[in-house]
Amino acid sequence: MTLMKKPLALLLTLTLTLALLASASAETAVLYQSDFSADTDGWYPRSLGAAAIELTGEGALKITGRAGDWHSPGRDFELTAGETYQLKVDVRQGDRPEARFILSVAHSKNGVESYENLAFANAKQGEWTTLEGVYVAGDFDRNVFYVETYSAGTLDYEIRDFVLIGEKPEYETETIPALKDVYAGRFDFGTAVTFNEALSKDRMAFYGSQFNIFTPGNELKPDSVLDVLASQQLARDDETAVAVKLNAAAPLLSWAQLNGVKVHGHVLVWHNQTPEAFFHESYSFAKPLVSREVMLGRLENYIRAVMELTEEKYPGVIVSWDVVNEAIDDSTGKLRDSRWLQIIGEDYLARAFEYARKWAPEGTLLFYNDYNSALEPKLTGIMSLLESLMAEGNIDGYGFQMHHDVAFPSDAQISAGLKRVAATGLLLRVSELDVTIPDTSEATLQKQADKYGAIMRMLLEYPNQLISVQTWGVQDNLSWRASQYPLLFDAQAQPKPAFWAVVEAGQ
Ligand code: 9MR
Repeated sequence: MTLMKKPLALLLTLTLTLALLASASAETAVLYQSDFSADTDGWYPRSLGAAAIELTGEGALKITGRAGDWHSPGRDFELTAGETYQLKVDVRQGDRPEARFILSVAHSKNGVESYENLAFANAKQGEWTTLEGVYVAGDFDRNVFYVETYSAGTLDYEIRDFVLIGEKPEYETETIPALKDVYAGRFDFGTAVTFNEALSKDRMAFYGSQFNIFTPGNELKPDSVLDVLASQQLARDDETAVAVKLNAAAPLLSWAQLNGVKVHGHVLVWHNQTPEAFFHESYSFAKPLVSREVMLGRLENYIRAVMELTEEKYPGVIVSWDVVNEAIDDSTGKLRDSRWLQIIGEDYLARAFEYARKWAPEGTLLFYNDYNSALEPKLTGIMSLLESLMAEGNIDGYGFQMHHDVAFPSDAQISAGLKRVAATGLLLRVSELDVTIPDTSEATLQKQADKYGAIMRMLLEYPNQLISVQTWGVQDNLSWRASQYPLLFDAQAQPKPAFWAVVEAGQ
């Protein structure tokens, strides 16, 4: 820890106290609580068959006659896109030693229905069991919450006490320092943002007050961007043709365009979140894998189409790309097995960077992105990959994901990894920073703050190479690791000690 000057320490303590007081003011309200005393209260059986619901006379609703897991009690709710909702419901079954239940939402837009699972729990025979979850409402014209089973499609069960809480945090848009300002002139400070988060104006105003670069959390990945149906049509004439769409990324890209904020593109080539059909003849996964030549054609056409469409619709917004993500295997340090490797061979990375350089707008920075670069043999694998890509001259930098835990890896490991990669001379970015903790006691939150502070101080040692630091999300409750409170803001969007440590490290 660097020594803080006294007035600064006092100021930080005072601001922290004010922020903690402010956290009590987040507006939350119970929007709905079920009452199964007189009628079924808008709930109905979702089923194609004979499922039926009835009141038990004891404040619960029972479903019987089911013929599938999703045959379930459900109810429509009016929700506001982009807002956060907390849900809770009790469930009980009497037929099996244990059964698994899921609290889900069926949402639809223009008649097309899709689903999200919000909470899971195992209910022991005869015991009321609570399911609790969070839902950030998407851009849908209908939302139905329902309580379904997993592998127990004919089970009868009861539900009671369904509670929906709406939460509108009072965002600290002006009262706390902005991370982008703290580090201005040194590097960008940003975060990942998902589709639903980008739908809320208030939330985006808050994110925009703190950050000056955003990464779409999922929306520029091949499973969002590759238009499989349209590609199937094109493949009738040309197996290498590729169609792409930007629907999922649109809310964030237009917000960034309107507000003059940068976007980092994640990701062009990955073994994950990529439709299997991409790798098969006619884009049909029932058919054989395509040849190396066809796959190279698809790879180039995919990259070209993404670059052209993003530049046509959102010129200048995307400043950098993860061209390839997570290609190195953790346990061997060699190239990870993937469709890309199987079909194209070891040079798929070099070709991806070549095509990205060829089709990206001039000045777009091209990155290789990976995790566990503090550990061996991964680090050595990453180093040799970077060296071979640098030999061809199409890579600009390395992105450290930095999904860490408060206890692991050690500061020394993180710093050693950083030093080795920095020695390549490549540009550096931290692309997905978060630090998990086991609980939210004052002591643990302070340890998390110390870890964030230590990481920021290490990064500041590379002023000429580091161009951006991005956390992987803003609020703990919306993180991919929500149960381990890894981010800088709590569920009410209030700054945590970790936020103040990141501020302090930059002052
Ligand atoms: O945050 C993303 C989460 O919503 C997805 O379910 C998950 C599925 O692959 O991907 C998460 O983002 C990952 C990122 O794309 C690459 N590095 C690891 C991130 C966390 O899993």
